[in-house]
Amino acid sequence: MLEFSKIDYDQVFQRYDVITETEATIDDMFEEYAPEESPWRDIAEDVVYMKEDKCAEDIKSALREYDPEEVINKGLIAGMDVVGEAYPRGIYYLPQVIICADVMSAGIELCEEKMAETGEEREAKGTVVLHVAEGDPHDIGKDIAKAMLNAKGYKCVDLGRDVPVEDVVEAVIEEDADLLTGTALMTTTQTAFPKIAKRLEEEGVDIVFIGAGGAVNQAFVHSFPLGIYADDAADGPVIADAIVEKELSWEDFRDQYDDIVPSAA
Ligand code: B12
Repeated sequence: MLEFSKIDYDQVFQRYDVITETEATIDDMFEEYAPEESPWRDIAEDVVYMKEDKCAEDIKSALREYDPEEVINKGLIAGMDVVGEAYPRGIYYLPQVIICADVMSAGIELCEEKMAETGEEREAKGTVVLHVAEGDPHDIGKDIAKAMLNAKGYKCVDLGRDVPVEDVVEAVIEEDADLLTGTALMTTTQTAFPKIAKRLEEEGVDIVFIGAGGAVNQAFVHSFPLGIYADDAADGPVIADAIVEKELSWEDFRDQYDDIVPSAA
């Protein structure tokens, strides 16, 4: 028999943000989660404290010394990680998160420009169609993955966010894509992925479909045909290379997943 008298309702309310879990401030979050080394700390600080102009300056100066991929991962994402910790604790609310995300996106654009400078002359290794699942506005991870795929020589057809299932299927066929990627950060939107896979199969399209984003995991993505899970944006070019260069099918890819995908190690 269930015993309800021993339930600690404070914990239930905390879990669902009815009351906040902490008295901590954004400064405390920054101290706890931000990187310590320069220039990553400065860039992370610009994102967390919404300093867009200073962020652009700090990024331009970091790009003189470091790889754009490193600037994204160690500076911009590190800053957004702090924001990601502050949001569920009720320290930052949606308006702040939106502004931080905008600062981060502006920073990613600068890194993308730098990546394009080195990638421009190469012939595209293949075509990748990217999208964020229908109903989902979270496009930061997709933008990072796009920047990395671009940098490694792939033509990226970016369908944006909140993309209907049929538009994804149409674009894959029209572009004769080598690879499809989808990002979902909400449990309510990840359900679009198996629908896309089913529609592609009905159309006779045999393509690897990278499923990624905070809401999904390997078990989910590997539960439908075509799906290959990616945990990290840096997995994108590695997966793309394996598909284009080794001509791996999605079934073969799954068998060799742990050997190919860096974040699986
Ligand atoms: C930023 C943010 C927003 C921003 C989004 C801005 C933008 N342009 O993206 C804004 C403020 C708009 C937003 C809105 C909402 N959000 Co929000 N948001 C977040 C937050 C804080 C961070 C997400 C993020 O950008 N993470 C960083 C990126 C880099 O992570 P990522 O996309 O997963 O990408 C990584 C990997 O997944 C992978 N990856 C991703 N894509 C790809 C693609 C390829 C090819 C590859 C290889 C890899 C890859 O690589 C990246 C790392 O390298 C999270 C909380 C959190 N801690 O995650 C909540 C969160 C995702 N949001 C949430 C919710 C509920 C919402 C709202 C519904 C809130 C509301 N009540 O209104 C609304 C959406 C309303 C709507 N339907 O339009 C929930 C989702 C819960 C769930 N599981 O369903 C979260 C988890 C917060 C929470 N704890 O409740 N949000």
